[in-house]
Amino acid sequence: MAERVYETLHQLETEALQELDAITDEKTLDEWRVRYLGRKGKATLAVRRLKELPPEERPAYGKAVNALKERLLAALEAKQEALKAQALAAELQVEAFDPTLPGRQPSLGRYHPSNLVLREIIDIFRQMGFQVLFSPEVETDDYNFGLLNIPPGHPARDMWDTFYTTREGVLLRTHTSPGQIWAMRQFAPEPIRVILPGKCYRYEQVTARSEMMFHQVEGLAVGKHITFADLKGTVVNFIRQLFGPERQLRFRCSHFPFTEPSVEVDMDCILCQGKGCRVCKYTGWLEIMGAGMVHPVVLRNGGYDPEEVTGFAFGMGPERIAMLRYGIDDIRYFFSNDIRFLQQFG
Ligand code: 2NL
Repeated sequence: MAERVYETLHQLETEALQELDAITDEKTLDEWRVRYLGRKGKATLAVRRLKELPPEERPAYGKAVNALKERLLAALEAKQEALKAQALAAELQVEAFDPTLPGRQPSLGRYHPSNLVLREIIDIFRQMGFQVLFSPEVETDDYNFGLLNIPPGHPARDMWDTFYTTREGVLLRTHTSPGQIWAMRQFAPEPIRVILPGKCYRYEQVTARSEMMFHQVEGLAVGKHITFADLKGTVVNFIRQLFGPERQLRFRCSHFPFTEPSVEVDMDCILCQGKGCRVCKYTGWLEIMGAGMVHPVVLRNGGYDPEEVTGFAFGMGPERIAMLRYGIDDIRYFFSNDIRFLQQFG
């Protein structure tokens, strides 16, 4: 009797392990678990055959069944591990993932050459006590021209070099000067020193020397007893900080509607040290900025009394400065977004 009961138990184990051996997926494995070790599984039910044995043999049989269940459970766990390892190996083969490879370098952004130069310019003027202001790129006719002493009919108002919007009298600013009117109207009659960096727009044929969008930095100082000597001192200090203490400057007579007198500021050519080369067109000089004493009409438009205060103003293009500084020969590189160009700066 006992013999037969144990025999059955042994068969059960052999059969279970054989089946387990053949299993290759988790679903079948779970079905196997239920079939043998579940609440109504074969190994669980085997305990009930206790009744077929005489009472003195029952404890031994109970032990044997429990030992069997433990062996099946251990075999199940081993199989689960083996299946997991197999799945991982298969996945690794498909993805060819190598966890020992170094990580990918995230690509870092950098400053655009225009902004690089703008920042240098701003730093130098901040040191000299200028505050930095920003004003709108969309302006009225009045702020862009009229208040700057550029009356209707002036060549600069010709529709060929300005972007007009569909709204009457509203346009894209052609220079940062309207910001100076905003600044004066904000602070008058107090003295001011401001610089205004920003984008400007001109409706022009795009060439190596002119884009339809570009940057400008304008500066303005208004107060009592400001003279042309203050303008010269400020400009000389600025240029020598930007291009080196040995730079020579030249102030040449010029004309702007919003300044009187007006000058063009030249610096000795940094490429040929003033000897004459292709870049300075064999003159030995490079044009760096325009400047002048603020026109009394413009001071009044800004809310100041031209009998009480005077002022100087200047304007320059950071793209032109960047072209000289880095030897860039075509302004179209700045805004054509070619990463090979942009990566060379900053
Ligand atoms: C240049 C020359 C200049 C100004 C800009 C200005 C503005 C006001 C009053 C007086 Cl509200 N002046 N701005 C003055 C002289 C020159 O720019 O070559 N810019 C690229």
